[in-house]
Amino acid sequence: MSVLERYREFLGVTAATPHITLGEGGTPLVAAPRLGARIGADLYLKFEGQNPTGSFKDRGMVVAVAKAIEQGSRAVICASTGNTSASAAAYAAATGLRAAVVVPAGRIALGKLAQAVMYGARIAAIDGNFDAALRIVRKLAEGGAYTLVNSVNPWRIEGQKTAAFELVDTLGDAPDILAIPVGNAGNITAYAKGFREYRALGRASRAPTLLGFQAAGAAPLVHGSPVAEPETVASAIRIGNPASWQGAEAAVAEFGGGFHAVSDEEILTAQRLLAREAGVFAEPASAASVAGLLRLGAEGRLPRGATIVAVLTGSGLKDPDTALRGAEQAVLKVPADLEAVREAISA
Ligand code: AN7
Repeated sequence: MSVLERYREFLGVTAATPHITLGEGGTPLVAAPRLGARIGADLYLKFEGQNPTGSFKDRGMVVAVAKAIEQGSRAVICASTGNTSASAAAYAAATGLRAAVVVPAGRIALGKLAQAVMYGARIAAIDGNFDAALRIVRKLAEGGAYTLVNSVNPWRIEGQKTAAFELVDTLGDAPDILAIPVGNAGNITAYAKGFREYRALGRASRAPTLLGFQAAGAAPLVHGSPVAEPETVASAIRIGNPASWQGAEAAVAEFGGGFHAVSDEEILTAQRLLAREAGVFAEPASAASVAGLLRLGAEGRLPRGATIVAVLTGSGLKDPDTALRGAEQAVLKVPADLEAVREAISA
């Protein structure tokens, strides 16, 4: 069932809201016992890479685009580190809206750019970062010709909170801990809203401790001040001045937890471990959640036996360049000869 159908009573859906869907939501919650053993936890991975455009953005975008159509909009606009642009472009294409996306030139993963191209968005690549792009699209949207579909659009948060609902509906209650990568901070804000609403209804008895992980070179919430020149291999979270800063801080203050920085090396190590020990290929930004858990686990800062959900926000297929960088030795060039192949693949 789609996000708009399954959770319609929570999403401000009216008789005038079009029922659009590309099949978003209902993503797998994958048990990861091998990785969990590393941190002494009952670990699950919420794999949002299984959404139609390969990231969690689709949950919020379907609601934002449905509401834009309900309100008579003909075009959507967003700034993006890649995934929001792919999602906006797809839902606009499916519904006949125009999509304009503004991205940092040369700094979004190849798969995401290919998506925006194929879905037919108008793409402006700027000589500047995400924060500059967001400033520009906010101004452009003020004119009224475009609906802004970044997560400053409250319908995005409404849709994204359904991931928290799914966790509770699947596990029977909220987990002890939610580990989540943080960039513009919309998603952690959305999860908090979802847990809050389910708790208020008695569908969950509690809310999880929130652990938000940022890349060390783009960790404004960890430092407590914006970062002018954010830098990280995890291009999706290369954001220096998160729009939902206050929502994220309020969520952590309410439920407990905190923000931590993980290095690019820790992120890439976690990405590889996720693939090799859980069979899940997530993009680097997503692996920040697991990188953070591995670090805190190694430092003995995670309660033993806790139920932990790591949110894997996007598919590893989005960013083949990063996956293959430095992996030349993984592919063995051999003659088309039985013995040569036997030799090459022997352990
Ligand atoms: C895979 O696409 O900001 O903290 O413009 O693509 O809600 O921003 C992407 C963010 C985590 C961070 N993981 O979520 C964009 C964009 C992935 C992401 C985040 C993003 P927020």
